[in-house]
Amino acid sequence: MNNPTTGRMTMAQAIVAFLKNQYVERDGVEQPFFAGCFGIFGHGNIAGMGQALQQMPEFRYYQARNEQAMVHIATAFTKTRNRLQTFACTSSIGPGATNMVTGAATATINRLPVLLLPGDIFARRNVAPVLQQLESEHTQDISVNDCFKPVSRYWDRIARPEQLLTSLPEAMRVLTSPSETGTVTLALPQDVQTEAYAYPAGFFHKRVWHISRNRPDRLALEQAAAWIRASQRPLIVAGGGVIYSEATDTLRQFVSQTGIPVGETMAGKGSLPYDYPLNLGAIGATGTFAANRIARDADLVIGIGTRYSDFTTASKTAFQHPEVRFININVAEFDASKHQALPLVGDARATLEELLTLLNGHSASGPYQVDESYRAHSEQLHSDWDAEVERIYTIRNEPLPSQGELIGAVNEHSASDSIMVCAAGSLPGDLHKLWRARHPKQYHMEYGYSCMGYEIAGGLGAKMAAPERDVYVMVGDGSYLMMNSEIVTSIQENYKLIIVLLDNQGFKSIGALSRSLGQDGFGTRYAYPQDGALPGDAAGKDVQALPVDLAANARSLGAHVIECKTYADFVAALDAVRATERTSVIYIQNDRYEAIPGYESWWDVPIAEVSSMPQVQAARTEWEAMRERERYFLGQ
Ligand SMILES: Cc1ncc(C[n+]2csc(CCOP(=O)(O)OP(=O)(O)O)c2C)c(N)n1
Ligand SMILES: [Mg+2]
Repeated sequence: MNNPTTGRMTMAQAIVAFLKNQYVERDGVEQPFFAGCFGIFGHGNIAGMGQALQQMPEFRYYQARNEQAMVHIATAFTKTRNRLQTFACTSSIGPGATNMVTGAATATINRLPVLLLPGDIFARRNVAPVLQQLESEHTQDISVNDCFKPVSRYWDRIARPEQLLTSLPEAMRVLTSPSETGTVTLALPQDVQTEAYAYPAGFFHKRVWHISRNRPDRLALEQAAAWIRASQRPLIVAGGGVIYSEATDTLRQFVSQTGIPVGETMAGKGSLPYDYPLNLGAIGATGTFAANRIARDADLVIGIGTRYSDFTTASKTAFQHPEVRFININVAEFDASKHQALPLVGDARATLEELLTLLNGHSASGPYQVDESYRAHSEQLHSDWDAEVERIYTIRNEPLPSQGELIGAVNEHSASDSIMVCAAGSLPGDLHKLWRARHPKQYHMEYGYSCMGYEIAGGLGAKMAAPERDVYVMVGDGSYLMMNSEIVTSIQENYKLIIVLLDNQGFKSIGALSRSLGQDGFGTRYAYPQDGALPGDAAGKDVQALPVDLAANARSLGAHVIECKTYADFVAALDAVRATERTSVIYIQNDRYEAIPGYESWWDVPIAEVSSMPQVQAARTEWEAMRERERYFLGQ
């Protein structure tokens, strides 16, 4: 080994020294890949990672209140930055580490890069079991950090300081790979973090990772162009990949030239502005009638950057044309191949450009365009849908406002460059249909994992990534109670969030689902037990509410709080918070039962096959009929 060395550094110091020198470059624009490191210290990382971060303050350390939250902050940050920059997250061993597992799954499922550095038990082993150590009778080579394996795209345990030399470059390869990216977990034994090694100096030189725009196979592209030319009723399904690839302008050009209408997934909403005439809005289980009708009869589906979740495909019932076939543009071969599609494995922007060139040239019939009548039909559906949104925005429900009108108010009383963040509850379905996205980063919905608790932490990540924009966090009372801790972090770091807290005393979403399954909202209301059991919806308003004051709770965490009762109060609050200086919470109760309907779609939630409850049996019969519509797509 004759590499010149740096002098001795601890393993933790080497990690920080390495991370601060990692850069990415796409389209000639270069930036550091890490914006710093979030962490919560305990005995498993204070002397290792904690000491290293203290010694190198140029790699900024941020405190969080909860380890799950800090991973969500990193996830939302990188989603807002189109995966070109992220955070590292360090935790202690044991519960601090396992608190990050949910965050790890959220990032991986959403194809978003985060680097997790959980502390781990002593590699030296002589003092085991250490505090918080999981023991096994069968092996000493196991710890709670093995729980990260299925939720990480790369996982390693660093048992000797020099293992970093081969592990960190692999971590960077995965984090910066558009197709492989997700959570990377490097488990760091508490003792090894503090051990010194003479690392080669070259390890810490600036390294720029080029993020490529891969192009698909030429023959596959030509075949795709032929399929599109042969199609009478094509439809584009725009997923998150359109936005991460910054392909939105190219998509617009593609759509305007070809006339192919677009439905948007949860991650893809905002690919086109809401008022673009061929944007049919949300597709699938939470979709618009516009997108769902076109999907039902489409003979060709061009999926771009989508992983086809069950919400997008309406549990495989969305596409009913007997000969429907799929072309999937995706950086990941895995996603490109779904539904036995013709796979165009490549970057969304580069692929759309090449496809458009092929569709424009080399044909006697001239540039490809859909039939004029099909285009007109799509545009008509677009405006019919917009009228439906307007109808819902202008409902004025009494005595408690409806969620639809509150969504409308936030949309209309926020700046057009703002960001709206949400993740779980009844809000995602309503927002997917109703939110009028005015730019590609405006609709920040975490719906790969739909993780309650993401909202406020995620809002902070989005705000850190785009401090010049207003960030609106829309959160239900259930999610708020699950994790509101990062309000404190937002105040500490002076990142102002506007949190819209919608209190309907429990789970509106799962309550409605429960009723649709014949289960009367069982376990979904926040109320005192009656006769020894928690009340369902049959108890109506005749329940004793809990003495919980969420507005006071938010105030106690340092937020500026405005409590509203009516729609008018709510609008006044929205106008007022634009000028507040710190994180502000707008609190309002809204109606548990006033709901936005589904629009010609379905979601498969299996119902008990046998039951002593007649309503459950009735719901099961309906479910069996819908289940018949689910399809396998076997390719053509
Ligand atoms: C961590 C987590 N636990 C459970 C669920 C299942 N779940 C989905 S929505 C929901 C209720 C959300 O309640 P709230 O935030 O008040 O929103 P609402 O449904 O009332 O709009 C639950 C329990 C989830 N998505 N995430
Ligand atoms: Mg609720």
